[in-house]
Amino acid sequence: MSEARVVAFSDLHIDGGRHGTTNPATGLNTAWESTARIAKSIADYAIEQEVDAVVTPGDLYLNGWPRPEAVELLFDFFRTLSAAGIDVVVSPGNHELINLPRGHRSPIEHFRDLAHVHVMTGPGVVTLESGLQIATFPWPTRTSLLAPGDTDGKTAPEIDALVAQRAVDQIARLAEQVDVRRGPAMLAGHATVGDCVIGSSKRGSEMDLAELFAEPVIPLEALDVDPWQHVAMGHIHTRQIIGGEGASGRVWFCGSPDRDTFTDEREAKAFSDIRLADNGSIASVASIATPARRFVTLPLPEGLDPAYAVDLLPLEADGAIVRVVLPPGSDDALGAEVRRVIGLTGAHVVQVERPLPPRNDSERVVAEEGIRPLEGLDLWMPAQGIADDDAARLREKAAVLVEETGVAA
Ligand SMILES: [Mn+2]
Repeated sequence: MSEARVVAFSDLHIDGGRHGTTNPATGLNTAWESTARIAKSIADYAIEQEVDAVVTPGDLYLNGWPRPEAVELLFDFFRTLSAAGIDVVVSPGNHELINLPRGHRSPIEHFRDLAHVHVMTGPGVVTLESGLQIATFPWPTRTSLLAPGDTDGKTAPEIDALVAQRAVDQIARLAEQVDVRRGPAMLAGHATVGDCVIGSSKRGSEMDLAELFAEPVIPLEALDVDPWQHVAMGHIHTRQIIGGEGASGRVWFCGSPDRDTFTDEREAKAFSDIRLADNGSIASVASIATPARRFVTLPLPEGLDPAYAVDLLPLEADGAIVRVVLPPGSDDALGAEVRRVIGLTGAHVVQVERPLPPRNDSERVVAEEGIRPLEGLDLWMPAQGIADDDAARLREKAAVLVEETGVAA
Protein backbone atom coordinates (compact mmCIF):
# COMPACT_ATOMS: atom_id res chain seq x y z
CA MET A 1 0.00 0.00 0.00
CA SER A 2 1.20 3.52 -0.65
CA GLU A 3 -0.23 5.54 2.19
CA ALA A 4 -2.68 4.91 4.99
CA ARG A 5 -5.03 7.47 6.38
CA VAL A 6 -6.42 7.22 9.89
CA VAL A 7 -8.77 9.42 11.86
CA ALA A 8 -8.07 9.46 15.63
CA PHE A 9 -9.95 11.04 18.51
CA SER A 10 -10.26 10.33 22.23
CA ASP A 11 -12.06 11.37 25.42
CA LEU A 12 -15.43 11.88 23.78
CA HIS A 13 -17.25 11.32 27.10
CA ILE A 14 -20.52 11.11 25.22
CA ASP A 15 -22.54 11.29 28.45
CA GLY A 16 -20.31 13.80 30.23
CA GLY A 17 -23.22 16.19 30.49
CA ARG A 18 -21.45 19.03 32.23
CA HIS A 19 -23.15 22.43 31.82
CA GLY A 20 -25.94 20.81 29.84
CA THR A 21 -29.67 21.37 30.22
CA THR A 22 -32.58 19.29 29.04
CA ASN A 23 -33.54 20.11 25.48
CA PRO A 24 -37.34 20.34 25.70
CA ALA A 25 -37.70 19.28 22.06
CA THR A 26 -35.76 16.01 22.45
CA GLY A 27 -35.66 15.33 26.17
CA LEU A 28 -31.91 14.90 25.89
CA ASN A 29 -29.16 16.68 27.80
CA THR A 30 -27.77 19.39 25.50
CA ALA A 31 -24.21 18.35 26.42
CA TRP A 32 -24.99 14.78 25.24
CA GLU A 33 -26.45 16.20 22.05
CA SER A 34 -23.25 18.17 21.50
CA THR A 35 -20.94 15.17 21.90
CA ALA A 36 -23.24 13.05 19.71
CA ARG A 37 -23.14 15.76 17.03
CA ILE A 38 -19.33 15.75 17.23
CA ALA A 39 -19.21 11.95 16.93
CA LYS A 40 -21.41 12.23 13.85
CA SER A 41 -19.15 14.90 12.34
CA ILE A 42 -16.14 12.61 12.84
CA ALA A 43 -17.91 9.64 11.22
CA ASP A 44 -19.14 11.80 8.33
CA TYR A 45 -15.61 13.13 7.75
CA ALA A 46 -14.07 9.64 7.81
CA ILE A 47 -16.62 8.37 5.29
CA GLU A 48 -16.38 11.39 3.01
CA GLN A 49 -12.57 11.26 3.02
CA GLU A 50 -12.60 7.47 2.62
CA VAL A 51 -10.01 6.98 5.35
CA ASP A 52 -8.69 3.49 6.08
CA ALA A 53 -9.55 3.43 9.76
CA VAL A 54 -10.89 5.34 12.74
CA VAL A 55 -9.09 4.88 16.07
CA THR A 56 -10.40 5.93 19.48
CA PRO A 57 -8.27 5.09 22.54
CA GLY A 58 -10.68 5.39 25.43
CA ASP A 59 -12.96 7.48 27.60
CA LEU A 60 -15.88 7.25 25.22
CA TYR A 61 -18.16 7.25 28.24
CA LEU A 62 -18.24 9.05 31.56
CA ASN A 63 -18.11 5.77 33.45
CA GLY A 64 -18.46 2.01 33.13
CA TRP A 65 -22.19 2.03 33.75
CA PRO A 66 -23.63 4.22 30.97
CA ARG A 67 -27.34 4.80 30.62
CA PRO A 68 -29.01 3.02 27.68
CA GLU A 69 -29.50 6.24 25.69
CA ALA A 70 -25.77 7.04 25.96
CA VAL A 71 -25.02 3.58 24.57
CA GLU A 72 -27.47 4.18 21.72
CA LEU A 73 -25.89 7.53 20.86
CA LEU A 74 -22.49 5.88 20.64
CA PHE A 75 -23.99 2.98 18.71
CA ASP A 76 -25.14 5.48 16.07
CA PHE A 77 -21.49 6.43 15.56
CA PHE A 78 -20.18 2.85 15.30
CA ARG A 79 -23.09 1.69 13.12
CA THR A 80 -22.52 4.51 10.64
CA LEU A 81 -18.83 3.64 10.18
CA SER A 82 -19.49 -0.10 10.17
CA ALA A 83 -22.13 0.27 7.44
CA ALA A 84 -19.67 2.32 5.38
CA GLY A 85 -17.07 -0.45 5.68
CA ILE A 86 -14.55 1.62 7.61
CA ASP A 87 -12.49 -0.20 10.21
CA VAL A 88 -12.81 1.17 13.74
CA VAL A 89 -10.36 0.30 16.52
CA VAL A 90 -11.56 1.03 20.05
CA SER A 91 -9.84 0.44 23.40
CA PRO A 92 -10.81 1.45 26.93
CA GLY A 93 -9.68 4.37 29.07
CA ASN A 94 -9.89 4.79 32.83
CA HIS A 95 -13.41 6.16 32.69
CA GLU A 96 -14.83 2.91 31.34
CA LEU A 97 -13.65 1.33 34.60
CA ILE A 98 -15.36 3.82 36.92
CA ASN A 99 -18.42 2.24 38.60
CA LEU A 100 -17.92 -0.87 36.48
CA PRO A 101 -19.15 -3.66 38.75
CA ARG A 102 -16.56 -6.34 39.44
CA GLY A 103 -16.81 -9.11 36.87
CA HIS A 104 -18.87 -7.03 34.44
CA ARG A 105 -17.66 -6.50 30.89
CA SER A 106 -16.51 -3.10 29.66
CA PRO A 107 -19.32 -1.05 28.05
CA ILE A 108 -17.25 -0.88 24.84
CA GLU A 109 -17.97 -4.60 24.40
CA HIS A 110 -21.38 -3.59 23.00
CA PHE A 111 -19.80 -2.79 19.68
CA ARG A 112 -17.84 -5.99 19.22
CA ASP A 113 -20.34 -7.69 16.92
CA LEU A 114 -20.47 -4.86 14.40
CA ALA A 115 -18.62 -5.61 11.15
CA HIS A 116 -15.29 -3.73 10.86
CA VAL A 117 -15.33 -2.77 14.55
CA HIS A 118 -12.33 -4.06 16.51
CA VAL A 119 -12.84 -3.94 20.26
CA MET A 120 -9.49 -4.24 22.07
CA THR A 121 -9.89 -4.57 25.83
CA GLY A 122 -6.28 -5.70 26.25
CA PRO A 123 -3.02 -4.83 24.51
CA GLY A 124 -2.84 -6.08 20.92
CA VAL A 125 -2.26 -5.34 17.26
CA VAL A 126 -5.05 -5.06 14.69
CA THR A 127 -3.71 -5.81 11.22
CA LEU A 128 -6.04 -4.66 8.49
CA GLU A 129 -6.27 -6.24 5.05
CA SER A 130 -4.33 -3.34 3.59
CA GLY A 131 -1.37 -4.13 5.86
CA LEU A 132 -1.98 -1.16 8.15
CA GLN A 133 -1.18 -2.15 11.74
CA ILE A 134 -2.82 -0.43 14.68
CA ALA A 135 -1.55 -1.42 18.13
CA THR A 136 -3.52 -0.52 21.24
CA PHE A 137 -2.87 -0.48 24.94
CA PRO A 138 -5.65 0.22 27.43
CA TRP A 139 -5.47 2.34 30.57
CA PRO A 140 -2.77 0.68 32.74
CA THR A 141 -4.41 -0.84 35.81
CA ARG A 142 -2.88 -2.52 38.83
CA THR A 143 -5.15 -5.51 38.42
CA SER A 144 -4.09 -6.14 34.82
CA LEU A 145 -0.37 -5.44 35.27
CA LEU A 146 0.55 -6.51 38.81
CA ALA A 147 0.41 -9.86 40.54
CA PRO A 148 -0.73 -10.17 44.16
CA GLY A 149 2.37 -9.56 46.26
CA ASP A 150 3.96 -7.16 43.75
CA THR A 151 2.77 -4.27 45.87
CA ASP A 152 4.01 -5.62 49.22
CA GLY A 153 5.89 -2.98 51.20
CA LYS A 154 5.57 -0.39 48.44
CA THR A 155 4.23 3.14 48.74
CA ALA A 156 1.48 4.34 46.39
CA PRO A 157 3.90 6.31 44.14
CA GLU A 158 6.20 3.25 43.97
CA ILE A 159 3.26 1.10 42.92
CA ASP A 160 2.28 3.60 40.21
CA ALA A 161 5.88 3.59 38.97
CA LEU A 162 5.84 -0.22 38.82
CA VAL A 163 2.53 -0.20 36.89
CA ALA A 164 4.03 2.33 34.45
CA GLN A 165 7.11 0.12 34.00
CA ARG A 166 4.92 -2.92 33.24
CA ALA A 167 2.97 -0.82 30.72
CA VAL A 168 6.25 0.20 29.07
CA ASP A 169 7.21 -3.49 28.79
CA GLN A 170 3.79 -4.18 27.30
CA ILE A 171 4.30 -1.46 24.69
CA ALA A 172 7.74 -2.86 23.81
CA ARG A 173 6.15 -6.29 23.23
CA LEU A 174 3.56 -4.69 20.94
CA ALA A 175 6.41 -3.21 18.88
CA GLU A 176 7.82 -6.72 18.43
CA GLN A 177 4.48 -7.92 17.04
CA VAL A 178 4.54 -5.32 14.27
CA ASP A 179 5.96 -6.25 10.86
CA VAL A 180 6.95 -3.05 9.06
CA ARG A 181 7.21 -4.92 5.74
CA ARG A 182 3.46 -5.47 5.79
CA GLY A 183 2.57 -1.79 6.00
CA PRO A 184 2.49 1.34 8.17
CA ALA A 185 2.20 1.06 11.95
CA MET A 186 0.74 3.26 14.65
CA LEU A 187 0.05 2.96 18.36
CA ALA A 188 -2.97 4.16 20.32
CA GLY A 189 -3.35 4.10 24.09
CA HIS A 190 -4.73 5.74 27.18
CA ALA A 191 -2.39 7.11 29.86
CA THR A 192 -0.61 10.19 31.13
CA VAL A 193 2.71 10.77 29.39
CA GLY A 194 5.65 12.57 30.99
CA ASP A 195 6.14 16.16 29.82
CA CYS A 196 2.58 16.70 28.70
CA VAL A 197 0.75 19.97 29.23
CA ILE A 198 -2.24 20.02 31.55
CA GLY A 199 -4.76 22.81 31.09
CA SER A 200 -3.28 25.96 29.64
CA SER A 201 0.28 26.15 30.86
CA LYS A 202 1.22 23.67 33.54
CA ARG A 203 4.06 21.47 32.50
CA GLY A 204 5.50 18.78 34.64
CA SER A 205 8.13 16.13 34.77
CA GLU A 206 7.07 12.54 35.17
CA MET A 207 7.57 12.72 38.91
CA ASP A 208 5.52 15.91 39.27
CA LEU A 209 2.71 14.43 37.24
CA ALA A 210 2.78 11.16 39.16
CA GLU A 211 2.45 13.03 42.44
CA LEU A 212 -0.16 15.41 41.10
CA PHE A 213 -2.47 12.75 39.73
CA ALA A 214 -1.45 9.68 41.69
CA GLU A 215 -1.46 7.59 38.56
CA PRO A 216 1.10 5.81 36.39
CA VAL A 217 3.00 8.09 34.01
CA ILE A 218 4.48 6.64 30.82
CA PRO A 219 7.83 8.19 29.90
CA LEU A 220 7.82 9.84 26.48
CA GLU A 221 10.91 7.81 25.49
CA ALA A 222 8.84 4.61 25.62
CA LEU A 223 6.48 5.95 22.96
CA ASP A 224 8.65 8.19 20.77
CA VAL A 225 10.31 5.20 19.06
CA ASP A 226 10.10 3.12 15.89
CA PRO A 227 8.24 1.26 14.53
CA TRP A 228 5.48 3.68 15.50
CA GLN A 229 4.90 6.28 12.81
CA HIS A 230 2.30 7.91 15.01
CA VAL A 231 1.17 7.52 18.61
CA ALA A 232 -2.41 8.67 19.33
CA MET A 233 -2.97 9.04 23.04
CA GLY A 234 -6.09 9.60 25.08
CA HIS A 235 -6.57 10.84 28.66
CA ILE A 236 -5.32 14.47 28.73
CA HIS A 237 -8.04 16.71 27.31
CA THR A 238 -5.67 19.39 25.98
CA ARG A 239 -4.81 18.56 22.38
CA GLN A 240 -1.02 18.58 22.01
CA ILE A 241 2.12 17.11 20.55
CA ILE A 242 4.41 15.76 23.26
CA GLY A 243 8.09 16.31 22.54
CA GLY A 244 9.11 16.55 18.89
CA GLU A 245 9.54 19.66 16.81
CA GLY A 246 6.36 21.48 15.84
CA ALA A 247 3.86 19.39 13.92
CA SER A 248 6.54 16.79 13.13
CA GLY A 249 6.19 15.17 16.54
CA ARG A 250 5.31 11.50 16.72
CA VAL A 251 3.38 11.40 20.01
CA TRP A 252 0.08 13.28 20.27
CA PHE A 253 -2.70 13.64 22.77
CA CYS A 254 -5.80 13.75 20.58
CA GLY A 255 -7.54 15.90 23.22
CA SER A 256 -11.24 15.88 24.00
CA PRO A 257 -13.25 16.90 20.93
CA ASP A 258 -15.81 18.96 22.91
CA ARG A 259 -15.42 21.75 25.45
CA ASP A 260 -16.37 20.69 28.94
CA THR A 261 -15.37 23.52 31.31
CA PHE A 262 -14.35 27.17 31.19
CA THR A 263 -10.69 26.09 31.15
CA ASP A 264 -11.47 24.87 27.61
CA GLU A 265 -12.77 28.31 26.62
CA ARG A 266 -9.85 29.20 24.40
CA GLU A 267 -8.78 25.65 23.50
CA ALA A 268 -9.06 24.63 19.87
CA LYS A 269 -10.99 21.35 19.74
CA ALA A 270 -10.14 18.95 16.97
CA PHE A 271 -9.49 15.38 15.90
CA SER A 272 -6.52 13.99 13.94
CA ASP A 273 -6.40 13.13 10.25
CA ILE A 274 -3.19 11.08 10.11
CA ARG A 275 -1.28 10.20 6.94
CA LEU A 276 1.11 7.27 7.34
CA ALA A 277 3.58 6.71 4.51
CA ASP A 278 4.80 3.18 3.76
CA ASN A 279 8.45 4.08 4.35
CA GLY A 280 8.24 4.09 8.15
CA SER A 281 8.58 7.87 8.45
CA ILE A 282 6.75 9.88 11.10
CA ALA A 283 3.18 10.56 9.99
CA SER A 284 1.84 13.97 9.08
CA VAL A 285 -1.20 15.06 11.03
CA ALA A 286 -3.93 17.53 10.14
CA SER A 287 -6.12 18.90 12.94
CA ILE A 288 -9.77 18.92 11.90
CA ALA A 289 -11.91 21.28 14.00
CA THR A 290 -15.02 19.87 15.65
CA PRO A 291 -18.36 21.62 16.21
CA ALA A 292 -17.51 21.98 19.91
CA ARG A 293 -19.71 23.92 22.32
CA ARG A 294 -18.64 27.49 22.93
CA PHE A 295 -17.82 28.77 26.40
CA VAL A 296 -17.70 32.51 27.00
CA THR A 297 -16.58 34.42 30.11
CA LEU A 298 -18.26 37.81 30.16
CA PRO A 299 -16.86 40.38 32.60
CA LEU A 300 -19.33 43.26 33.10
CA PRO A 301 -17.99 46.76 33.64
CA GLU A 302 -19.14 48.78 36.63
CA GLY A 303 -22.30 50.83 36.19
CA LEU A 304 -23.50 48.95 33.10
CA ASP A 305 -27.25 48.87 32.52
CA PRO A 306 -28.01 45.12 32.57
CA ALA A 307 -30.15 45.55 29.46
CA TYR A 308 -26.93 46.18 27.54
CA ALA A 309 -25.10 43.10 28.84
CA VAL A 310 -26.09 41.28 25.67
CA ASP A 311 -24.17 43.79 23.55
CA LEU A 312 -20.96 42.61 25.21
CA LEU A 313 -21.43 39.02 24.07
CA PRO A 314 -19.15 38.16 21.16
CA LEU A 315 -21.06 37.57 17.92
CA GLU A 316 -20.11 33.90 17.80
CA ALA A 317 -21.58 33.38 21.28
CA ASP A 318 -24.94 32.32 19.86
CA GLY A 319 -26.04 29.37 21.97
CA ALA A 320 -22.88 29.63 24.07
CA ILE A 321 -22.40 28.57 27.68
CA VAL A 322 -21.74 31.80 29.55
CA ARG A 323 -20.04 32.72 32.79
CA VAL A 324 -20.84 36.27 33.89
CA VAL A 325 -18.41 38.12 36.14
CA LEU A 326 -20.19 41.04 37.82
CA PRO A 327 -18.38 44.16 39.00
CA PRO A 328 -17.16 43.86 42.60
CA GLY A 329 -19.85 44.50 45.18
CA SER A 330 -22.80 43.90 42.81
CA ASP A 331 -26.03 42.64 44.34
CA ASP A 332 -27.94 39.45 43.56
CA ALA A 333 -30.64 41.37 41.68
CA LEU A 334 -28.14 42.51 39.04
CA GLY A 335 -26.95 38.94 38.60
CA ALA A 336 -30.50 37.68 38.12
CA GLU A 337 -31.32 40.43 35.62
CA VAL A 338 -28.17 39.83 33.55
CA ARG A 339 -28.91 36.10 33.57
CA ARG A 340 -32.43 36.78 32.30
CA VAL A 341 -31.33 39.21 29.56
CA ILE A 342 -28.57 36.94 28.25
CA GLY A 343 -30.87 33.93 28.43
CA LEU A 344 -33.20 35.63 25.96
CA THR A 345 -30.48 35.39 23.28
CA GLY A 346 -30.35 31.59 23.47
CA ALA A 347 -27.05 31.69 25.33
CA HIS A 348 -27.05 29.78 28.59
CA VAL A 349 -25.71 31.45 31.74
CA VAL A 350 -24.40 28.67 33.95
CA GLN A 351 -22.41 30.74 36.40
CA VAL A 352 -22.63 34.26 37.83
CA GLU A 353 -19.55 35.31 39.74
CA ARG A 354 -19.73 38.18 42.14
CA PRO A 355 -16.19 39.05 43.23
CA LEU A 356 -15.84 40.63 46.67
CA PRO A 357 -14.71 44.26 46.66
CA PRO A 358 -10.92 44.43 46.82
CA ARG A 359 -9.55 44.51 50.37
CA ASN A 360 -8.12 47.84 51.31
CA ASP A 361 -6.70 47.43 54.78
CA SER A 362 -4.31 50.34 54.57
CA GLU A 363 -3.37 53.18 52.28
CA ARG A 364 -0.05 52.88 50.58
CA VAL A 365 2.28 55.73 51.34
CA VAL A 366 4.90 56.57 48.78
CA ALA A 367 7.93 58.14 50.35
CA GLU A 368 10.34 60.16 48.29
CA GLU A 369 13.94 59.11 48.17
CA GLY A 370 16.02 60.71 50.93
CA ILE A 371 13.04 61.33 53.16
CA ARG A 372 13.91 61.62 56.82
CA PRO A 373 12.45 59.08 59.32
CA LEU A 374 10.21 61.49 61.23
CA GLU A 375 8.86 62.98 57.98
CA GLY A 376 8.07 59.49 56.82
CA LEU A 377 6.27 58.77 60.07
CA ASP A 378 4.24 61.97 59.69
CA LEU A 379 3.13 60.82 56.21
CA TRP A 380 2.37 57.28 57.29
CA MET A 381 0.35 57.88 60.47
CA PRO A 382 -2.59 59.82 58.95
CA ALA A 383 -2.91 57.17 56.21
CA GLN A 384 -3.31 54.54 58.95
CA GLY A 385 -6.05 56.57 60.62
CA ILE A 386 -4.06 56.81 63.82
CA ALA A 387 -5.76 59.10 66.34
CA ASP A 388 -4.11 62.45 66.97
CA ASP A 389 -3.08 61.85 70.58
CA ASP A 390 -1.68 58.43 69.71
CA ALA A 391 0.17 60.00 66.81
CA ALA A 392 1.71 62.61 69.11
CA ARG A 393 2.90 59.89 71.51
CA LEU A 394 4.30 57.79 68.67
CA ARG A 395 6.12 60.80 67.27
CA GLU A 396 7.66 61.51 70.69
CA LYS A 397 8.90 57.92 71.09
CA ALA A 398 10.18 57.91 67.51
CA ALA A 399 12.09 61.11 68.11
CA VAL A 400 13.82 59.45 71.08
CA LEU A 401 14.70 56.44 68.95
CA VAL A 402 16.06 58.62 66.19
CA GLU A 403 18.25 60.46 68.68
CA GLU A 404 19.47 57.30 70.43
CA THR A 405 20.33 55.47 67.23
CA GLY A 406 21.91 58.45 65.59
CA VAL A 407 19.77 58.23 62.47
CA ALA A 408 19.53 61.62 60.74
CA ALA A 409 16.36 63.22 62.01
MN1 LIG B 1 -8.94 9.22 30.83
